[in-house]
Amino acid sequence: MSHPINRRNLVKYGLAGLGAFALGQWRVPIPFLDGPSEASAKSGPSSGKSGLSSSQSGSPSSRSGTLFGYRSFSQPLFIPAIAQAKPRGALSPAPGQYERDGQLNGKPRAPRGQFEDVAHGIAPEFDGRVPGFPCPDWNRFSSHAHEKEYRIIIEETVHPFFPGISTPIFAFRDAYASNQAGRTPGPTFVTRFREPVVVRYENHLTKNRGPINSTGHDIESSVHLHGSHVPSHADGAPDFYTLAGEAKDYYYPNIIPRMTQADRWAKTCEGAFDQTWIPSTLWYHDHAMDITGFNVSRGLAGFYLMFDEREEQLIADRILPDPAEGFDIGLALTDQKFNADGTLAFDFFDHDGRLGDVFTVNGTVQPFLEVQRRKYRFRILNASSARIYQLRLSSGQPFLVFGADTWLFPRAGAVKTFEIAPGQRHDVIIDFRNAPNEMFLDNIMLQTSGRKGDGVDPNKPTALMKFVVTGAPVANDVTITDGTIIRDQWEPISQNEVVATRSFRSDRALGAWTINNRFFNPRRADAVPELGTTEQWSFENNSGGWWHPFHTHLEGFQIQTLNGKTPPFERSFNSDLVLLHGGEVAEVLMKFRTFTGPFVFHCHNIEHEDMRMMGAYDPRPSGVPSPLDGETRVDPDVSGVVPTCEELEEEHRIYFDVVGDLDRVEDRGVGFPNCNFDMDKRGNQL
Ligand SMILES: [Cu+2]
Repeated sequence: MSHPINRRNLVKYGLAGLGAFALGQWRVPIPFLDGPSEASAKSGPSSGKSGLSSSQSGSPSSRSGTLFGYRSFSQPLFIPAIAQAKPRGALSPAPGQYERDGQLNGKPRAPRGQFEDVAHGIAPEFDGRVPGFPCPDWNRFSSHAHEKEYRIIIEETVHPFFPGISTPIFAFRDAYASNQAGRTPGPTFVTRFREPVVVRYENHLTKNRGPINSTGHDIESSVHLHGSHVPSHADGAPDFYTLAGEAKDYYYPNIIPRMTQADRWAKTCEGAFDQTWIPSTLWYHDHAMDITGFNVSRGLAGFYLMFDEREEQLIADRILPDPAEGFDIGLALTDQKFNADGTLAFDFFDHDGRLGDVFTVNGTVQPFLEVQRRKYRFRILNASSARIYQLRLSSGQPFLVFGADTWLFPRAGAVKTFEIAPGQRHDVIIDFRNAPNEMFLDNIMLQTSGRKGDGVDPNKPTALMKFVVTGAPVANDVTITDGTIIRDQWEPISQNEVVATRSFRSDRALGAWTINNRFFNPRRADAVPELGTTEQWSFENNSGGWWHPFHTHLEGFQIQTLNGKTPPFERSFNSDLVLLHGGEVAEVLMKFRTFTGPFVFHCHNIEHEDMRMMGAYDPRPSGVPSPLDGETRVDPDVSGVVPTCEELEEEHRIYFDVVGDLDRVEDRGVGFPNCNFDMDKRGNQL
């Protein structure tokens, strides 16, 4: 097979070289400290024994070591600042205020690569003036009545993973916070239920950006708010890009789903919100098609919290710790891989899943946190690409778990250890009142490949961070304990509501991944559930022992059975992600409410996602067909979606549909030539 040298292929090679090229120059891989190197990054597990993660290579537990001169647990945990909001009217131009043909119509002009050209998603579902949506009270949530505005810059910056070493990363920088450098994780959004906001993301990752864009490429982004119930245009669908040099407004109504009666949803303004699904801990991260793994591993992730009256009451009643007092802390876990010069390593040829051998919490390599003798709330997020953690405390204490993924549980429960897959969150209390003076958050899952975990070994812990416990036990500590009622309004989805069942089986094909024998196509709906109904979905992992964490956008689900068994306590309420170990099947119940699509569901091992392990679904009212027939484009005025792959090429924009397809370029018959998505698993046109 030959491949012409054209701009497209140069792009491929240029990108493929990112792990080995820096600033356009070839750099000889230099192994260091027997540690991570580009050579070891080429495929499969790193054989690295950096001393920071020695248990990962099978040697005994190590709680100390040095890398770039860094001694483990000698840096304090970085805690991201709270994102700064301004009242409506701060953004210029205002969201939706676009002139076209002499009229303000709320839609963007053709992009000109200028930041004043802001693609603005509208929310027709909420707009009382749109025929078929006659609910004036919903205008509170329309694009014309949001209450707060944020402005976030996506840019390259340098980040101090190691003291004295400036590592280039991509950051979400808060433009409304003065003198605040971009870090990873990005600023933490703190929002309130039913208070809609607009977040303007400006993508400054243009290739000619000074002083730094060490990639040498325009990098597109699409920001997904993981766990959100938002209009499709604001969901961060994989090809709803914010291209380099452009900006986009994401409209977050901060609501919960409406009740399921389709009639009431469509025809009247009645119908309550479903209190079972009030969100608490969300996170935002890049989701751009085919380069999500690259963008997220370089730092594009952060927390997004939402508080409602019930959660605020739990805090006021001193049942839950008070975030304002600093006792509610997000912990984003990532594993990183570094080149010898301190830059991040990324291997576009590694399709197993990027596995690092340096552990960070909130972008700090193995930090410490000084805590008082009291109960703390930690929102633990697995922000890694492919690493699965099994967490425990070195002191032998249990975690008090009272939330998983986006939602709080009806009641808290104590667990000694839990598994957390990429994208998942666990909301836990750690009680330090009688803790030893030093204790560690340990990972006891061994893993040497992005494909799967190797199993749990309690005798080979890797300490992710250290808690330094000081003082005497405090009086009047919060009262949450095993069994405390958290969500007082919570209901299981009833099997009786199910109107349809679907199954989604994943297979490996062409070195990539199919779901029901098809590769992901953003223009094709793989499911069109009726809006306002409930379905039973089964996710089947039929891929020879690989592990896949499955995630759904728009709506979470309730797991009925996991491989035929009742799920563990912390997975028995609401989830938006379920980890399927090799050969496993999950049966889940899921509702489809409020918004029409497209939305996606996908494997959250991000390299698998980038290798097409994703499906599109498009909830529609009864009798309304989905426009996603594999050909028709989504209305770009509403969605902000870029036109088509070919048109992008004509416009000389980079479209990374082939980053996962490099093996085809290497004549190994893998991937998707040109702009062709619709192929069967043998590569034939469907
Ligand atoms: Cu996967």
